[in-house]
Amino acid sequence: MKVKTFAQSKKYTGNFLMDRTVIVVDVLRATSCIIWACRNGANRIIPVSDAGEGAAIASRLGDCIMAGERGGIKLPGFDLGNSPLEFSPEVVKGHNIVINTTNGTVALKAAEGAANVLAGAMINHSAVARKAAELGKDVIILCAGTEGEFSADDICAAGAIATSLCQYAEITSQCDLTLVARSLYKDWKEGRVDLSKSYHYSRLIDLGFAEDVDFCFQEDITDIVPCYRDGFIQPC
Ligand code: 3SL
Ligand code: MG
Repeated sequence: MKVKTFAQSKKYTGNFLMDRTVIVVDVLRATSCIIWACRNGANRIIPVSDAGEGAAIASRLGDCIMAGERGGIKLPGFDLGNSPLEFSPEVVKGHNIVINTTNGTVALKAAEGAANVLAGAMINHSAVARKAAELGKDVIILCAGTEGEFSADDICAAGAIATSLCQYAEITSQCDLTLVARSLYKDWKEGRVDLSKSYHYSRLIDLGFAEDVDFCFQEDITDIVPCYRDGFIQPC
């Protein structure tokens, strides 16, 4: 199995993803929210490109929670922002969720041409790696990045996923960014790297989301692996 990591979603779309499993990673915070919402019993999660598309889908489906952010802050008129802890069982169980975020849902939609699209983060890195190994295709770890740029938080989570993949599959080749991501993850895990000065991490702290950041950097707290197919995300 070959593994590649992309730092952000803009350049890599279309046919390139065909016949591969793409693991979309937006550790802060969209894929962490999606994983947690699935774990807490959400029905279908629908990533959308903008609030207008979200409103159209919500009126078609009827029962829908609207979730999303811009600049980290809940969109006006929406039910939820992009804090994983908001997606509690009491709030999400049995409900559809329409979600629109600055980078994470863009990356999910960019991955639509792939054979399999999975949502990964720190909180499910072993489970998503195991699922990708079972699927048997070459893997692309597609980091959402932040505003079109490399984001250290995503690269660290990509490193966690790639490290876990090595346990479940024979890796015949890995790109340089995968190697760097694995090394960043190792250094972070062993306390040699402090991500709190990185751009998006520190911005979320400044916005008052320290609890979210702590939550999103817990490792393997769930085995849930969301799968995005035909416009909907549900557990695999
Ligand atoms: O860009 C995104 O998709 C979000 O996860 C960013 S934020 O953490 O809500 O600011
Ligand atoms: Mg992010």
